[in-house]
Amino acid sequence: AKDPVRVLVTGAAGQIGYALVPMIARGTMLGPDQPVILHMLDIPPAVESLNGVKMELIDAAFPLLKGAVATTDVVEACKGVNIAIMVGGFPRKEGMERKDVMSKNVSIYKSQASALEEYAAKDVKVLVVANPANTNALILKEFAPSIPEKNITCLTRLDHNRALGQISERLDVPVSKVKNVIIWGNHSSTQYPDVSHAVVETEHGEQPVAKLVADDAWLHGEFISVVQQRGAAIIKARKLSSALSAASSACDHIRDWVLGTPKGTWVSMGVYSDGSYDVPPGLIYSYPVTCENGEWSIVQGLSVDEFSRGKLVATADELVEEKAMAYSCFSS
Ligand code: NAX
Repeated sequence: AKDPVRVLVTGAAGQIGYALVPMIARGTMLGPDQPVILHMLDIPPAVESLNGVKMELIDAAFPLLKGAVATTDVVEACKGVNIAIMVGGFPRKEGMERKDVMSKNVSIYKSQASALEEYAAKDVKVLVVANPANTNALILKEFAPSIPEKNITCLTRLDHNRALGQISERLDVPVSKVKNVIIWGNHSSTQYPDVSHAVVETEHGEQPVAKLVADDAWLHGEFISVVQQRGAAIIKARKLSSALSAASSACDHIRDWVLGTPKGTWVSMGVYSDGSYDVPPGLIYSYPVTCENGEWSIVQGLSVDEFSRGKLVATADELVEEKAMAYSCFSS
């Protein structure tokens, strides 16, 4: 039998945490033969609720779950973890300036970065979910210099999956037949959902999405804004933000990273930019990636037309600005 993998979930008493921990315990993230030990971190005001989640995990009697740690101590939470899913953070409340939210998240991510650096497994893989996800991941990278930058990522898989879902609905084909959409840039409303290279598997082989949809106005307009604004639409409908889809996409992100992407398929991940596609280096930017042997690589050589170029630049500009804002909070 395999040794258990230790998975940290921060913000585990929250909405996404509540949807995510049972998926991990059931094997959705790491596979049906991989035992896990869950480390769940939250803050003191949420401690009772956190302990309630742990009680429910015990009650669910998941065969793969070999242990569950529920704690408000960041050191205990980070000790020996192989995978860290950072869902906890400071949400933007009505009337708050972006700068104030950034400064709260800088202090949270700074201290959690240090704890991961000191106590997590040396090859820990980190996924930041909490917003602003790309910039929180960048802060974490800055304050955990001994964690390889390749091991620090942020979640844009939910946006990727939303794009697959919209194409599937529009063409009335199973979502499993649609692949190779791309989310470029920031997990925010400036993200660019791109179907230029997306295809549908049909009985006549792979067909380009653009050809099947045959409506450039929709693909360049409504499709993009629906994906960009989907989070807001969920809040309007549910009076709560996305949780089950966020949790499921976080599992997809880690599973593909650890176990690999299927041949001929790429996914979107927020990763440390190296200048690929003329994006400024040193940002956490969402790119198309393939994964093999536990490592992602950016898909190279895709054509970028003028329309797409403008969108790639706009979302990069926003990330440059967020980065400057975050750095201006470092000293305080
Ligand atoms: P909740 O407010 O339900 O849960 C957040 C939890 O984090 C709370 O239990 C809170 O006590 C805890 N927390 C706060 N500060 C903490 C700290 N310093 N250490 C540990 N835990 C801490 O929010 P939820 O709906 O679960 O969303 C969590 C985060 O995901 C938010 O930042 C949200 O904006 C972000 N999202 C990101 C998405 C993505 O695709 N990247 C999509 C979904 C979601 O909106």
